[in-house]
Amino acid sequence: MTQAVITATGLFTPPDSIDNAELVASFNSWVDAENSRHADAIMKGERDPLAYSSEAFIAKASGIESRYVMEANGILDPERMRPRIPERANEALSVQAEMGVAAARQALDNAGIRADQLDLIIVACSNLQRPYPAVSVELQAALGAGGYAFDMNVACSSATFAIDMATNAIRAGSLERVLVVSPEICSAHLNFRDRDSHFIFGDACTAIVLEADHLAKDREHFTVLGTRLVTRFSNAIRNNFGFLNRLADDEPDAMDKLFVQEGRKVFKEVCPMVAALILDHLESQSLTGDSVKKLWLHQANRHMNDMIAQRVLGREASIAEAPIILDRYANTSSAGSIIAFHLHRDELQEGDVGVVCSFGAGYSAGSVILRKGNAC
Ligand code: CO8
Repeated sequence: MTQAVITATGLFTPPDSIDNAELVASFNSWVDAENSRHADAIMKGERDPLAYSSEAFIAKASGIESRYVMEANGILDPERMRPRIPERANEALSVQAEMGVAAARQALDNAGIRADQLDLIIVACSNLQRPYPAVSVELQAALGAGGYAFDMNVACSSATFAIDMATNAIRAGSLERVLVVSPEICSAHLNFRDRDSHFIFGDACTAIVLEADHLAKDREHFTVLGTRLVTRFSNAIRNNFGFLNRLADDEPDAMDKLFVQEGRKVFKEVCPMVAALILDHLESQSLTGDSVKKLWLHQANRHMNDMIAQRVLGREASIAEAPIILDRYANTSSAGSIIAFHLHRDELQEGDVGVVCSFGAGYSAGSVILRKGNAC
């Protein structure tokens, strides 16, 4: 049977970055301004003063130290607190396609193939900058790629769900080369005035090349042993932005159209769901936690990853076994587990097994079991 193999990845990291100290300083000066604006109401007890954010809390609760963003000045300006990303003319390359071109070119170069050899491009991410024309089709044109392209969204699990689709198409023989691209601009949908979540996201774009194994015999590759996906409806992570917003008669609440979550609930509900997914998936491949050399997990929260890795391996995982990139990238949604794979796959020996696993809104989770080299 034809197997699907990953032959290369690419990563675009935005040029701007914001560390916790800078982010907290901006947030706290906005808090000062708001509290003095409402000083009377606060004095009369009609309103609670807003509380400061803290670097120590962020690092302890999440493990995040810094994040890359498409534009930092607008976010750090206490009078604005959102990135400055101007609209572009229809003739210009869109922001997400531009990020995609950078990551895709790197992945294609690393794979040693040309764009015109691709059969399919999937742009898979949490937030698409427009409904149509599809960003993937724009990317296809910008790269000079062949075949066809489409966009898809399963929030943080978008990339693993796209890997599943690519794997199935390659195994079925209908496609031979697929590119999965995840341009995540999380800073555009983050409420930087929300103390509970202003620190959790960053921006990045990843690209993955999947090919039929017979095309990759002489090149380094990771065989996809299997994919497994799960979804379970939850309102605990939500974004109400959409094309129906403008139809409401009452004044829409702009803040309700940004990312919101019940972080604790997500933590409690998602960790067991993901650990069970990976363990069941391993068992279906006659593997156990002991067989796993690397867990390239979704990068939302350091403690979530520690807990999931511990359940899968049956013991505490070392940082080499479950690499962390969220300390410097924060949560880059669907790009996170792929960044971990991109930056931490070289240590694997031929025959070693690793798992890429994403999890997030929906809820959704995707597990991809990989073996370095051939299937067996
Ligand atoms: N500074 C100081 N103190 C704070 C801050 C802050 N910034 N924020 C909260 N606190 C305080 C609270 O007020 C509370 O105080 P008290 O105990 O006195 O009431 C205390 O800290 C504890 O608050 P929490 O219970 O909220 O804190 P947690 O320990 O739960 O940590 C986290 C919060 C870090 C958010 C944690 O819950 C977490 O990481 N949960 C999992 C989140 C997660 O994985 N979400 C996935 C969402 S991503 C996704 O699916 C994709 C969406 C698509 C991308 C969209 C782009 C924007």
